Amino acid sequence: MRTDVAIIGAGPAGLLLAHLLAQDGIESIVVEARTKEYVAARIRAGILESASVDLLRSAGLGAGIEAEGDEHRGIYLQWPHERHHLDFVDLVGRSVWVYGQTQVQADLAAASDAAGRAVYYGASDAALHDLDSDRPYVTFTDSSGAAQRIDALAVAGCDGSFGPSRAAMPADRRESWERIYPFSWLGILADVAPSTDELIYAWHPDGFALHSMRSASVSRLYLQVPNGTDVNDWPDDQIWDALATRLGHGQNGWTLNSGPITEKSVLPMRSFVQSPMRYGRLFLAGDAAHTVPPTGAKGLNLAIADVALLAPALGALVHKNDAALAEAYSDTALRRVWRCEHFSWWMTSMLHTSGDPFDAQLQLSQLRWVTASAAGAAGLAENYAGLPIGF
Ligand code: RFL
Ligand code: PHB
Repeated sequence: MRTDVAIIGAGPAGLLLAHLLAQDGIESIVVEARTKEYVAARIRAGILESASVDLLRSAGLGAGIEAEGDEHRGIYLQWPHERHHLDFVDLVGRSVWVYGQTQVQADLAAASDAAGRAVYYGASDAALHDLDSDRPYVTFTDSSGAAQRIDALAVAGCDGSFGPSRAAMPADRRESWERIYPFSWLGILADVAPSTDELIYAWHPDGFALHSMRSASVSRLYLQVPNGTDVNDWPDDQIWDALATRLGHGQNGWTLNSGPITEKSVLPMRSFVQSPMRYGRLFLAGDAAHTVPPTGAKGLNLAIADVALLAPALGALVHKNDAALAEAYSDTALRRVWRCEHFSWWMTSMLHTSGDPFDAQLQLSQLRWVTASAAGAAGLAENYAGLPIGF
């Protein structure tokens, strides 16, 4: 097969890139390891920054957000006996939206189907070749077992943390940084109305807890747990008890509603960046180049921001053979990536307990400052609600 851009991975980065390229008259073929059903069912991020919402709307993908998204002015930060609201709209003039990655993925898949774009689901053995030439190609085995080859002008590595693109850059041409955290999140999805109008991030001596949501009738909640935790060691009642304690059930008249848990899993927490995000005609976007711990709600937004920069860069390359934006892509994207890496690490460090009493006092001091000082609150708000794409 021959196309303009071969895209590896049909997550949000890959499908949004295919969509934006098509709007600019550029053809692409997407190769995805998982089945379409598996990709559609994955439960992941839940918060969109206003810049991500603006981008999705301007790309004609805003209908679902209008119909089902929930605009939030800010978040609550709390520690035992104190809950404080940070109003991002008042602080920095921007809001965030609760709209699950599952819904974003569904909107992107629907747009892809409607346009009849080529997506090879269930592909194995994807491999990248001749990336340092101007005729790179990708090989893979399709779901029927047939060997395939895509010749392209560029390859977009949108294949997440475990795909082949990252390692397709020669080892002596890339650098990476990593931080593994000594805790994980146990996440649940429950068929119960949220007990809060906006997200609650809670510091507690037993560990961090987060109350998020997906709709008026579905709640998403998380607990800090030790690494290596087996989800089967946490019966549903124990999860609700821990959430009630950490989120402050019974304090100042607030109650946590519980309900049937429909999904539960343990997520490890990791910060990772690979640089540069480009090698020859290979461009990395989203989790293929970087991961963040979810405390800052940045993973999905970073993937969208990367693609918003990459699509015009590939457009100039394909239409005009102009490589200026393509050459600037990695440096431009990495400025925002490192800002979000820092913010995600900072939120994680402020809210997760380590067992060290000195750390606990520093965390509480930081939380008091962020909630009591206009400057502290505005710093958090500016980062959480999101900096402009290309910051
Ligand atoms: P994705 O969504 O991981 O998509 C990459 C796609 O590439 C495919 N792939 C391959 N395809 C072909 N050949 C191969 N060899 C391939 N190897 C992999 C994969 O099947 C997949 O479809 O990356 P993308 O598009 O960059 O999007 C990034 C976001 O998905 C990610 O940043 C966030 O979801 C991170 N994340 C969360 N972020 C938050 O902000 N809040 C959350 O609550 C949150 N929860 C999560 C998460 C990530 C998780 N992962 C990756 C384990 C929960 C989980 C479980
Ligand atoms: C979620 O709703 O899944 C969610 C929200 C905010 C975060 C992380 C996850 O910081």
